[in-house]
Amino acid sequence: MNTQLSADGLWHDLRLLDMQALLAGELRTTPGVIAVQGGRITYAGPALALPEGLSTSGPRHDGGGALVTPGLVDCHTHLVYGGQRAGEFALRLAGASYEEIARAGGGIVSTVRATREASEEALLAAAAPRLEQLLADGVTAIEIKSGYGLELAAERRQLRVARALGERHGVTVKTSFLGAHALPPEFAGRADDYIAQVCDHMLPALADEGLVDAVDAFCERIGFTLAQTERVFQAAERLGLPVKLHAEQLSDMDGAALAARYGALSCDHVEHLSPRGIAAMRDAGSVAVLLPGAYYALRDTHLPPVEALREAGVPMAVSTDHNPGTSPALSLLLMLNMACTLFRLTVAEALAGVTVHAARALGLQATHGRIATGVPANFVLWQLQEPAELAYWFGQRPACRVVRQGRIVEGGR
Ligand code: DI6
Ligand code: FE
Repeated sequence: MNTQLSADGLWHDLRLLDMQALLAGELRTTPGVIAVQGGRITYAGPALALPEGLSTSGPRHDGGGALVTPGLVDCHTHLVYGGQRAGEFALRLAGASYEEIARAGGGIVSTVRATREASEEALLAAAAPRLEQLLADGVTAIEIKSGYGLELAAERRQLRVARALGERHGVTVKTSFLGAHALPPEFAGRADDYIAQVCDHMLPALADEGLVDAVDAFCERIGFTLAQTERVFQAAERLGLPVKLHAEQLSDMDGAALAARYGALSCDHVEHLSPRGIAAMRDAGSVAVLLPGAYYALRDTHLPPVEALREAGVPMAVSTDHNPGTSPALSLLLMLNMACTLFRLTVAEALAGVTVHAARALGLQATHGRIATGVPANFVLWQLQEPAELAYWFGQRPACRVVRQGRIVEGGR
């Protein structure tokens, strides 16, 4: 991180993204100011309505007319792992499918081998520069999953590194335990035994250590069955932990409907989501997390049912799904662009998808993804004329100043 300057004081000459209008599908900004005290926002709105006490106290920060949005939220990542899988990228280009590679002992399991071999220090050293890339795009809260250890000690290392990243970089980190990501080789042919291990040993131990904020699973032909997924959810429920699911990415397993029954925070990927799954998610208030990076990198052609989700009023979030296999993406703004170009989200929908809805997918809706009185100061000043530019440019890093957890960070990192 470049600086540790407090953001307390009055931020003036800003153009605030109107989040109310955004949720109604409109891109609008209003001139305004933000007051910060003790790392929290005490006022955001027109300068004329600023309560008197706030206008005189503390330092002044000149926004220079910058566009201001809430800090972005990357609500689905697998940021901590060993190695990389460029070789598989080449295999896929030569015609092998993701599922074929996985069944041949590559895929997730190859990253498991590299992660198990890595020390906590090595995992941290590998993940930190990746996190810095995401932060440079204005990310102020991020979810990080385990799932490349698939044994207690290695899963613990991943989650401890996720927590350490949050502390070192001053960024809100939510962890998800993804022990049910793939079957580790030592359990070949004994998936039910592995799930018992996940539910009865790994999850309770890691939750007891305070390392688990939510529980995730990979319900898929190359992952775990619906029945096995439900056992994981039951274990989460026993511990009072919220659930989420990698659902219907490669096929329709009816996972979303199951997750919704357990009040899932989100169902993620959802390319093959059925009308039944959509209805269940709507009723449960689960967020659909769209992951265009994985869709793109796998050269998928089966689009998620965006129009049906929109019609049903299911909130849609957008995230990087950063992982070494299917989405080596390190820019949430690029995902914003792809959500529009590939999935046909409107810019307003995509922007809501990396702010309010992404925060909700992490259970952070009260504190993140918006700029309001009382919430921790997380907002981004962008060197841009209009909000649509956030989705329009790609490969640019237009965040000029980020306020993250009440601290000013130049250039985002
Ligand atoms: N879905 C994903 O997008 C990642 N995991 C999952 O269940 C991919 C993980 C990998 O290929 O390493
Ligand atoms: Fe994922």
